[in-house]
Amino acid sequence: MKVVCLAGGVGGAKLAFGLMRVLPPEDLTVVVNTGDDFTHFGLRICPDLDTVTYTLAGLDNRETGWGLTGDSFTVLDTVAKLDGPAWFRLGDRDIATHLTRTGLLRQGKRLTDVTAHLTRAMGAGPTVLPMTDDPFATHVITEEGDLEFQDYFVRRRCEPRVERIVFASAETAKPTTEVLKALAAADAIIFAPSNPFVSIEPILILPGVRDLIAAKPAVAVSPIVGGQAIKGPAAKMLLELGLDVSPVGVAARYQGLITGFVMDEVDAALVATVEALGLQVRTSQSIMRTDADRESLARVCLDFVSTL
Ligand code: FO1
Repeated sequence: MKVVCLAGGVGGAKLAFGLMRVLPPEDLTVVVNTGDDFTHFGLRICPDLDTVTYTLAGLDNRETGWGLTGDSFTVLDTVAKLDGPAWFRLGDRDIATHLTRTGLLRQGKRLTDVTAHLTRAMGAGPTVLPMTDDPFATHVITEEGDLEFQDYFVRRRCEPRVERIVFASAETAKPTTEVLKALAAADAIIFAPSNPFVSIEPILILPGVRDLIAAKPAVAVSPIVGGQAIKGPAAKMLLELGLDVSPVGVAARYQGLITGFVMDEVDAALVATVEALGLQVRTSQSIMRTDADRESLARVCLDFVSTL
């Protein structure tokens, strides 16, 4: 079964890892959000692509969920001593990724080809695709004004109240041909338990993507469990945007695109409400603490989607 997994950062990477353990590498393509990408110290940084690649290659830092395991921070600590900007914690070995990527992009290579180069070099098996090669930047409009995504997420620790989310250059960004081909060839689409607003929505608004997904069996996994986000600001965003802070709010967001919804068994009382949205529902233990959890959730998704 050919599967496309739509993913953002840590939650997306963990489910992609589980899927990798179950599917042959040629059957799995992970399409990754690039709305969080930014340029820092002149380096092009693609946090979600790197989180997915490091995780698939087994190089990920299990404590933070981002960055490389065992990395050191000599460069950044020295930047701090020089009164430079040290709020975004780039590890020494992580910086090698950004140097290599930036160099290849400056030679005129597409982000898709640069990502293929990096995933091959790191030994990540499945295909990892950036959603677009075009400029695209998520901005969070907050009570403090317009913040670039990493400014909101890391520097301001998601504290300012969110009013709206906007995507700069979204009118001109196109999905790559690789993304469109993978979606067209897929037997199933899986939406990872990533933030629906800032990780999955950027992929969905690219022209042509929604129509390709709506024509396929597709399941989404809720990133909200027991009224809280597994990681990151998804619950806070739902609340501040006036939406339901529950799997129901997430499922409603994907209505018309997915046929199945996977939510944690602690939310079993909400199954009928999600079914009333016209979706089939499976409940499962969905918090991925161990490799076995990742694999087991992947199996639940694959088994479910094959019945749709
Ligand atoms: N997240 C943080 O909360 N603090 C950091 O200092 C930080 C550094 C960082 C460096 C490289 C990288 O690839 C990711 C990094 N992240 C950091 C994670 C990242 O900001 C977010 O996880 C994603 O953008 C949200 O999906």
